[in-house]
Amino acid sequence: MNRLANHTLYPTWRWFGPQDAMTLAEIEQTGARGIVTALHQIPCGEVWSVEEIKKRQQVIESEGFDWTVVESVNIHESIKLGTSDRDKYIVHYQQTLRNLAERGIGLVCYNFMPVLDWTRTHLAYPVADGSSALRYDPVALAAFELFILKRKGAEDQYSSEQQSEAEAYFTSKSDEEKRTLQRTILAGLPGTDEVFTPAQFNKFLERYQEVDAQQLQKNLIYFLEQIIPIAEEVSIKMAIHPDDPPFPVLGLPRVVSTESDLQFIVESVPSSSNGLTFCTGSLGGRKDNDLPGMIERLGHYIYFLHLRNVQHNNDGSFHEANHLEGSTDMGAVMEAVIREQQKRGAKGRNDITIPMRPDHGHQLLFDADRSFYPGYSGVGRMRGLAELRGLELGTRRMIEGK
Ligand code: CS2
Ligand code: MN
Repeated sequence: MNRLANHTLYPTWRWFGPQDAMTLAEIEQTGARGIVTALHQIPCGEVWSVEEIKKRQQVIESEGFDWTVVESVNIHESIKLGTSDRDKYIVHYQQTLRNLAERGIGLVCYNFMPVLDWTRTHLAYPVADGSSALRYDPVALAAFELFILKRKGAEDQYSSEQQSEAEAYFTSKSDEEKRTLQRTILAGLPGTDEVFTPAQFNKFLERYQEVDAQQLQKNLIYFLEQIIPIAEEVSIKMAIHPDDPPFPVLGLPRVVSTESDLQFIVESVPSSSNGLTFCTGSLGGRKDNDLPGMIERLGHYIYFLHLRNVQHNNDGSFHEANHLEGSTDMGAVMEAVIREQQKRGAKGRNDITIPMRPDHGHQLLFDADRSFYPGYSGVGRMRGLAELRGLELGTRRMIEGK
């Protein structure tokens, strides 16, 4: 079932499958209409069979939703590293796309971050209203890599002043706090409970020693050159998700962080199947990313929106702010999105409606009663979705003069 036609920004909700702390029937009450999910049980790199896709799709559709976006078909490390077995994994990826298309699924989100998905140093940072948020503190990150992980070469990346600041931070923390920091940074992908050990993690990092940003970018383009023609053939749109945070961490290269990165990606393999997930929370982690301007210039390629906010603090850290607060002007973002939709209308494009989801949310009210994945609270995200839909309605009326 597709209820897309009744919306201009199509409200969606990330659901992690049957093990999610919320049921689909509950999600119906949030105002979301489309489901964003993945087959998290299938190991990265393996083909998603038509049967497995169909089974999940039937569960979603039996509750009146549609499976709007696949987030994510994750990319095997061999592809990011560019090792000799990458072609095998690319063939698997192509097959997964064909199988998704066979079930009528047309939008796939993915990222190209080495080893980890998003990285935070705190998962329950208390904010003023009594709720808690995710936070990234570069001093805590430095303390982790210098004194817990003891990453080879980490010292070279910090001035002696930064190193002593990190050391002071480290020594001020209890053993329990140090363990929490380690667990927070080494948590695996969203939708899994896997946590790496420092030894495993160092091994992963070492494999990237020969892969600098230029090489990683080449590996991404190599991947796209094999994937995009297939996606086009089967009418799937690929939407790359930006790095989070959008700068190098733990010595790992980053290639999906800035406007010029995004532009390079879409222009290197030109196709209507090669597009973007515009995540304001991830891109907003850099103060020099002009988000409304990026939407104005790259809007053409945006197939999926993740809306959330980030508050930059004076100490160089940032935390995830309420959706309409924080350092990103969400009103200006919304205005830019609606203007992009108007451009699409004028061009006669058939994708004026853009799926949107409130990316993360604070943990608030009764959220602690259930075990949600970090960032993926129930009430917190629902607050975000409600605020964003209200902002959308008001902004649309203002722009369209109704
Ligand atoms: C998500 C990402 O939580 C988030 O910020 O948007 O984890 C996202 O799912 C992946 O990076 C996309 O592959
Ligand atoms: Mn996102």
